[in-house]
Amino acid sequence: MIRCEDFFEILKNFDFTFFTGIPDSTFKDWMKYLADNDGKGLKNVVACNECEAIAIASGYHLATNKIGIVYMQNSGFGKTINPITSLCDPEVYSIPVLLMIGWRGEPDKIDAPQHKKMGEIMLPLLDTLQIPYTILKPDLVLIKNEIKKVIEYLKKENGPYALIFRRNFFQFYEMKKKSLNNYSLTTKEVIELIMNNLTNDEIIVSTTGYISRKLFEYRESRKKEHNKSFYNIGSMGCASSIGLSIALQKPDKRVIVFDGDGATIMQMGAFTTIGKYSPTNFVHIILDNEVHESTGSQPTNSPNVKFTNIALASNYKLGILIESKEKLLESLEDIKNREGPIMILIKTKVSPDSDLKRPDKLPKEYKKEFMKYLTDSR
Ligand SMILES: Cc1ncc(C[n+]2csc(CCOP(=O)(O)OP(=O)(O)O)c2C)c(N)n1
Repeated sequence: MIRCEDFFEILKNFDFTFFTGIPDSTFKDWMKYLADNDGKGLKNVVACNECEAIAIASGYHLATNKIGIVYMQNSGFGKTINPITSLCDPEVYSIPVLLMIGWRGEPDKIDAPQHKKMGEIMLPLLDTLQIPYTILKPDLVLIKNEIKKVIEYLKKENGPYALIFRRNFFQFYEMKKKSLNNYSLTTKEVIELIMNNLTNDEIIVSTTGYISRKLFEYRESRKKEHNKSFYNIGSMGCASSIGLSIALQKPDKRVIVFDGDGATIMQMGAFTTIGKYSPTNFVHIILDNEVHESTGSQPTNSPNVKFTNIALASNYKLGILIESKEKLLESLEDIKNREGPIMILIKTKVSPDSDLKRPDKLPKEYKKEFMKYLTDSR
């Protein structure tokens, strides 16, 4: 395995000091290294989604004539296709950019089901997009030679190039900059408090990563059926839009969305659709720990964002900011007779738990049970 310090040293020698993207657990230690060393010989711009990250690296190139690096999980690679083909492509603006892609769902390796398809098609997709790539091996001499060739390519062809990373490429890196977040509630506690205070008749849509897994564990540990939950384990940022649409189709059911701050930011335009169609039965709960906890607790941009203000300005009917258990319990009572769309923003402390269970059946089996419940309870 490679030390993050050594990898950066090689990149720096080729004048790669600008990074942007969305974290991936495949290289979570590298992401921690970037967050720790931001402003100390490198710049790490935390993006809202991978599409934006390509645009940020492009702007960096336009302004400096240098080449930026965009890191992402391969699930986010799909989001970059538009700016890659219409901005960076050698036949459009011809902007060089180096992609660092974490390979989830690699064929014949065990991984979660939402990664299977992209894991299989990633290399053919790169071929289709005419993006050359290297699957990087954890060997410093090979890496040095490879990066030398890559920089020559980037300077000659002025387009994208991809480096592919498998798991266990980087050594463990201990993050020095700990999260400043001092909130009292954990995500697990919040999920329990909310679930215990619902009527058990609500439809729950939950977001990608630990939040869905924590909700799944809650239901499992209490032997509750899963058919009122849609665990949106992939398509990060889409939980609120799925919930919106269900709420519009099922006006007699309350729909509760459990979102993360990273996921909310990734698709924040959804606020405007929720505001426009304004279902009264829609409750948007954001569990805001200010980090991407599921991929190693790298910071998001949430500390600067007043989600409830944006929600109200987008036509939500109520926005509540919660930092304590007492206020949460009070608000859960208060919203019982209030009309939505409602946003409840709950500040939570970072409390990663990588031993969490994952939904153990195939996503389409859960979907079937969920749809049956929605049909039967008409
Ligand atoms: C498009 C896309 N990019 C990146 C990922 C990898 N990923 C999975 S969960 C997650 C973090 C989600 O952060 P947040 O919504 O704040 O929830 P938390 O993990 O803190 O509970 C990331 C980056 C993904 N699944 N999809």
